[in-house]
Amino acid sequence: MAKKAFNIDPVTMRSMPFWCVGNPLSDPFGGSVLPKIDSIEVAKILAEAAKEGLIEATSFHDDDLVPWDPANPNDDLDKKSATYQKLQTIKKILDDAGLKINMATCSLHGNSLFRNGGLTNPDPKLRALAKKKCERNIRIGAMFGAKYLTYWVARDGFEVPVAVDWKNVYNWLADALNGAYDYIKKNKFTNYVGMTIEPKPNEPRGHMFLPTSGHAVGFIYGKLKHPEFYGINPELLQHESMALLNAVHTVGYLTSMKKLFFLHFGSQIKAQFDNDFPPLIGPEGLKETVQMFWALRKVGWKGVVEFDCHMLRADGDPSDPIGCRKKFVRDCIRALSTTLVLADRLMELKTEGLSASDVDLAATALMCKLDKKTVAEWM
Ligand code: XUL
Ligand code: MN
Repeated sequence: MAKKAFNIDPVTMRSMPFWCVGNPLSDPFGGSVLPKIDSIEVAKILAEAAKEGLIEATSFHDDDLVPWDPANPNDDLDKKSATYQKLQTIKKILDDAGLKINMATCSLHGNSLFRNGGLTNPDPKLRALAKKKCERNIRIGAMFGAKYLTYWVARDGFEVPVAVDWKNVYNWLADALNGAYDYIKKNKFTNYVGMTIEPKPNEPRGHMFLPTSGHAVGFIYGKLKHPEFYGINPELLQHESMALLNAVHTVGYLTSMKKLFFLHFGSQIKAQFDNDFPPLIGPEGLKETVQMFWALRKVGWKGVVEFDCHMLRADGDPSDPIGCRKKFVRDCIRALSTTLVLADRLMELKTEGLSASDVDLAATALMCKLDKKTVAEWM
């Protein structure tokens, strides 16, 4: 069993998803650095991390666990199928380690059938196929007791604005997300406490249909039948930083709207492609990351922090593909703990009567444990 519940404000559970650990580290300029490992191997790495008291939860795409065959969309329902048996094997490994499932999300980005979109594909047959795949993923999530069902925008986006059916595209998306709610209720899948939308401005498409948290919250209230069931899992720093937005602002807005359901966590160079660096790794974002956790504590939010990142390609060690993956998990945990310590120091910050610049310098001094005297000696 996992040693104990992690409960250092504002984090109730630390979640490490399958796809982050399994990632073989390819990029558009080169193939994989690491061999791809089977989902059972990934489950074992996660189970070991749980037993060491490093993580309490995990998450997955359907495709991270078992392959999908469009000609056999209900294979999970057949207890004799290879799909069902493998899912049960993985579930036992996770259960024995006491790992909870934070979310299940349907991969609509990997298979080239969905190259022009999944739930918003202009071809009604492909939209129907995407929906079928989502339903299978909902069933797999129910088998594992996932807390949330997540919709990441994936390839629902465009490169050519004049090729988009603007009259219908958001209705198609609403139909699919309302349909997922109906499917959960019809099947009495009580494991799901809610659904989340994960916005992203671009990549893999030139533009995505729900590029920011603000777009996604508007969509929930404007288009969905049960807005209370849906929230956001922003990916911070990465996804909002890609659009030059600020993470402290995003969590401030989402918590005030009561729509911050959980967090995807990693690091990012502003305005670049999706770096997915581990938290605190890379040249930017220390202040922003720490201040984001300070803000979450200030508003009293508590919830799951889920890593969504991969090890640096330079850190991949093909001679030790399991060992470097285990180290990656530990690095992420160390980065989160470092952030929590620094955010805790900021809790003493006083703002009254100070200029904005004074507050910012005082915050940096607190975070770095600098005393006024030392700083004055260097003036
Ligand atoms: C991609 C991303 C996804 C989602 C889950 O940028 O963040 O991995 O979190 O599909
Ligand atoms: Mn993510």
